[in-house]
Amino acid sequence: MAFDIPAPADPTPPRPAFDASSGIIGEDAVSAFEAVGVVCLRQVVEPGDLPAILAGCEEARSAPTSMATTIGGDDGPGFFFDFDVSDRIEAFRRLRDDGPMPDLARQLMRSERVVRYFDNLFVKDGGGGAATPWHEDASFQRVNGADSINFWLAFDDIPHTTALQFLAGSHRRDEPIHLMGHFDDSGVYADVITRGRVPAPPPEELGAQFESVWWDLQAGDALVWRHRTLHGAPANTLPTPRRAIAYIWLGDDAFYDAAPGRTDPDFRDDTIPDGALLVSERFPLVRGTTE
Ligand SMILES: O=C(O)CCC(=O)C(=O)O
Repeated sequence: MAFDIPAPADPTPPRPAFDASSGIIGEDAVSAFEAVGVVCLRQVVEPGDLPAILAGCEEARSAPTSMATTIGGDDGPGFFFDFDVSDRIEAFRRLRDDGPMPDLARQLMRSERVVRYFDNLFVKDGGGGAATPWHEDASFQRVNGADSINFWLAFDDIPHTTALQFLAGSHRRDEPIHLMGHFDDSGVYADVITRGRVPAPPPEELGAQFESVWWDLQAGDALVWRHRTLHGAPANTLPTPRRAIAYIWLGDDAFYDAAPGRTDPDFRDDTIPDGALLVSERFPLVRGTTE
């Protein structure tokens, strides 16, 4: 493994979390999201929905698509991820279409419009394996503008030792978006979108500029962050799996970047003109209008 992210030494989360079990959050949660670039929302997933979702994780892993990757996994713990699982597995479709996420996303972005971009399932086997490298989601998205958020839902309890970590306030950097490195460090992103992208500085340099924040999670909790918020995670050192899904939602300030080059997978739709609102049949509007 070419990199590691140490677990935080102090188990006390440095920021409060907010209850979202009613499907409504307050101004305190929205303000925290705006200031820090990430917020923890408790109980976004109904506990009764978890068994079907966990079965969905098994189903996704047993039938990976051509977009799937597994890092490691041959004779050790694997880090599996695949995309758009909600298009083919009912438990994820219900979570996406029938749950509170679009309305919470609308509140967090203070947006009229909410557009569905894609989803990304993550399963880290227990027992170590791959860390998640520091990155910003903007580096592999075709979105110009501030309104792209990652709604990451935990399906297992996740203590601070294996939790995602975020660099607080990094979403407000003026510098251009970093070039993407692949999660498996194999360099398969040789031809990633390069318009406006710059090489990332070493992680230590970024870590010295921003406070690192994290939360310990219970199954059903969410972390929500902006696409420029830098984040990464240690390997899963628990004996049990760490399963989660990220749903990406766009708001009013999200415009299509049709630049040459690709990411993996490349969520493009060139029926949308470069610089136009990122809305189409492929990336549907789920709240608001395009007027
Ligand atoms: O679950 C993980 O470790 C990776 C999540 C992540 O970095 C992302 O969704 O951008």
